[in-house]
Amino acid sequence: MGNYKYNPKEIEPKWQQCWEKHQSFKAEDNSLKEKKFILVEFPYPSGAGLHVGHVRSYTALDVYSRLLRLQGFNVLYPMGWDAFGLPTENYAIKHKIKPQQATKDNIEKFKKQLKSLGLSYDWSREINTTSPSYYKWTQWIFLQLYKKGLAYKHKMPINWCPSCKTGLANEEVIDGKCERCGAQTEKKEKEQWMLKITEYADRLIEDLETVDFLEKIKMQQINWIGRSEGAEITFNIEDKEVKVFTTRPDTIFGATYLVLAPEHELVSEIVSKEQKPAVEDYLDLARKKSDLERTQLQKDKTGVFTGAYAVNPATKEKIPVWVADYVLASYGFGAIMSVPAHDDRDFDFAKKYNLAIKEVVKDLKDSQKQDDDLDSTFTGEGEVINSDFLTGLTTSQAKAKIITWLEENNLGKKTVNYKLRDWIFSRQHYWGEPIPIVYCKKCGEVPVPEENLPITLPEVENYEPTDTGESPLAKIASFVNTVCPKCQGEAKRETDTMPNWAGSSWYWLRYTDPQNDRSLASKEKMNYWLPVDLYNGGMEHTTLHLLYSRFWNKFLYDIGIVPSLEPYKKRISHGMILAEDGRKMSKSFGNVINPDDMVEKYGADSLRLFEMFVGPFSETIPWSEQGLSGCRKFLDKVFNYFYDFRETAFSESDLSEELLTLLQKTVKKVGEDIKAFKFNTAVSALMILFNELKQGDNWYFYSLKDMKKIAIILYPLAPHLASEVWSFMEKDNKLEKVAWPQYDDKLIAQEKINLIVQVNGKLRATLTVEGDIEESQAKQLALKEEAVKRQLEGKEIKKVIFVPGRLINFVV
Ligand code: ANZ
Ligand code: ZN
Repeated sequence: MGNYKYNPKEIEPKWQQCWEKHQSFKAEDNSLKEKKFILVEFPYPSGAGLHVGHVRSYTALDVYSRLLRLQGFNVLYPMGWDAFGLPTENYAIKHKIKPQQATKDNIEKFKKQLKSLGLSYDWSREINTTSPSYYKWTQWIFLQLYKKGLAYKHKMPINWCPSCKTGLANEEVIDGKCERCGAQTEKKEKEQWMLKITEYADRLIEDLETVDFLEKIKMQQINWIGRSEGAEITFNIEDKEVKVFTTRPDTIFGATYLVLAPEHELVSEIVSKEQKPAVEDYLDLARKKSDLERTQLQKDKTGVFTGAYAVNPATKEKIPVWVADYVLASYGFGAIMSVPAHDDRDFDFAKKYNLAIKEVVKDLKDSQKQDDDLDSTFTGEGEVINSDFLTGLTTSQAKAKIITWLEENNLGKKTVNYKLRDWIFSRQHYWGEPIPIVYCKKCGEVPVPEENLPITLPEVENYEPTDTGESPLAKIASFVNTVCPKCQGEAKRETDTMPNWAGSSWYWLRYTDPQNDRSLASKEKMNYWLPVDLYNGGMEHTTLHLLYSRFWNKFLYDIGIVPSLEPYKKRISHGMILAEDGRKMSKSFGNVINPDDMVEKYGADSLRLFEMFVGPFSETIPWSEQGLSGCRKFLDKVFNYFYDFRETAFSESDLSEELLTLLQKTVKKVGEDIKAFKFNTAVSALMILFNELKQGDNWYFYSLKDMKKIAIILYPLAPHLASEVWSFMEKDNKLEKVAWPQYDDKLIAQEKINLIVQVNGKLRATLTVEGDIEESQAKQLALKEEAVKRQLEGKEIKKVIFVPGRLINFVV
């Protein structure tokens, strides 16, 4: 390049200060413009600082927001801090500082980093889940859930991390290990606060139809909720009853044995004397396995006979009762009727232990199969056989009939089962929202009156975990001891705190009215801003945060607080940025890229441009410093172009029609691509434009009016540089306030292209035609070509493939 006129270190802070001074990105609460609420998942301000992965999604939504503002929308693009959580607590314990201080330091660092990237947040709406004025409302929502019976206490075996000394939700246990620290988890009985998310299970599925989420996000949520329609059926074992859940009640005549989960309470009651030692050994073994080890399909199934028999209520035959750990205690009733002919797991088990296999469903599509062929299972739907009054019916008819029969004979009924469990809402941490409940000797469990909120965390020097598994708060007498709100007698506070998913379950609402101290946000502001128009976040949050926040929103809707049934209209997800070596960026690999270093070396606009250019937004992409350096070179070139234009006193070059058209096309493409989240192709369109504008050492310059258009379309992607070159050409209007340029449709349409004509994929002619030529017209012209005529003579055209603007192919 040789001439370094572009100096991002100088111009970037300059424009950032200018935007801040003029509050350029402040969203208006009442505006005649149409609103757009653009949301990106707010970060956990960790000690490590910002990651280049953050930069990707934040920049993408920034580019989008900047475009929308120029297109006349009133845009709310806010930022805040999801700052409760275990890493801060552990860090604070280790370094003997208060989590409050650690959080403050981390936020400062993050904020400085975000500002250095020129992200157009409305900072006047910054929120922080750990500030009492915020978590007052998190506690308030808990109280509303409590009043409606949706928050309740329950003694249950919880996943316990012996290293973090805390209870974990199922979703925080990965392969039997603690998600945070990797230690092997254990089971522990404990009274826990639970939230009844299962009451919303059906609506969380059904209402997905009303929103525009990526299809894979919808599927993941539906599978996670795991709704199964079926029946519960009662079997008798002597004088005892056992219930099973089945999705295939139509196969009941093929149920040849029963299986109880090792934890099932009946096991010890029904086991025979002879089988007792074997069963006890087996139970010992099962206790040591995780759910995952027990259910993985390919795993060898094990089990043991209890010595007891049950009666199949349909066949009236006696069938053996087994214990096996492929049946989970936590699903359905922890017991199943086994139909080995039509269920793969039951089939494997029956083969292994020589249990009876009886076919009761015929595969109508497989006429080859013999009725007595018992080498494989048929798990599909078909026609019922060998089943008394069900014989001859289809699977769905048989389901309906057997359910009616079960109900009439008091042997069972239709039910729905969910994989989704209620949400374990207790944590034994210090650094979380205190649960606003007190325990009084006389009155029992008493909710804290709303006017006493927030219940704030005591700031203390020492809050190391207790050995008893209680929260560190349990050791702080000034926090624990209180008076009962009902009788004024002695009482003790709940010392469990909320999980770190609590604050993020309603945070977008707070952005609409962040300083309100009388409600979580005013009706009026929520009515104006909600729902969120576009929400971007990680795929890994699909079944946790995204589901939890939809649940809270629905609850708040039901009690008349929020105006929309769903919180987010549209949900998209960014791909990850891997390290240059293709691995995940990680401290332990030493391959982490720090965005600060990149801003320092190349400038924020180059980093922004690179992260938009690097690949399709939703795809996982490896980092490339060479790519970043290339983007810097491109911006050098862009800067010099405008610089030279000013030097020549804005004199326009003699321009070809192609160049005039190219500008129109670029304006169109950049706007449309950003709208469609195709940032990479928007950047490449700009690069193509600048390639064409340089001939040898000479630049082609457009008219001043058109040069301004170029600055405007650069602005969303490289806002500092665009503002700087804009200031060369225009002193009165600020770039962030101008209108997005129009393009000339006619110029684009009139452009001629070369259309390729193929017969069976082979090139036979090229036509010079209008760029927007349609299929019928292209076909007509192509069929007039001699070379094409020759190839088609006497043959029948089977298919015509037309790619607009590129080719037409005749398949014969
Ligand atoms: C008899 C049967 C016959 C079944 C057949 C399937 C096919 P989903 O769809 O996941 O809900 N089941 C029930 N409770 C279980 C438990 N606690 N642990 C392991 N398996 C359990 O699965 C429901 C089916 O899984 C039920 O339907 C039951 O097996 C099994 F041809 O009952 B089925
Ligand atoms: Zn009391």
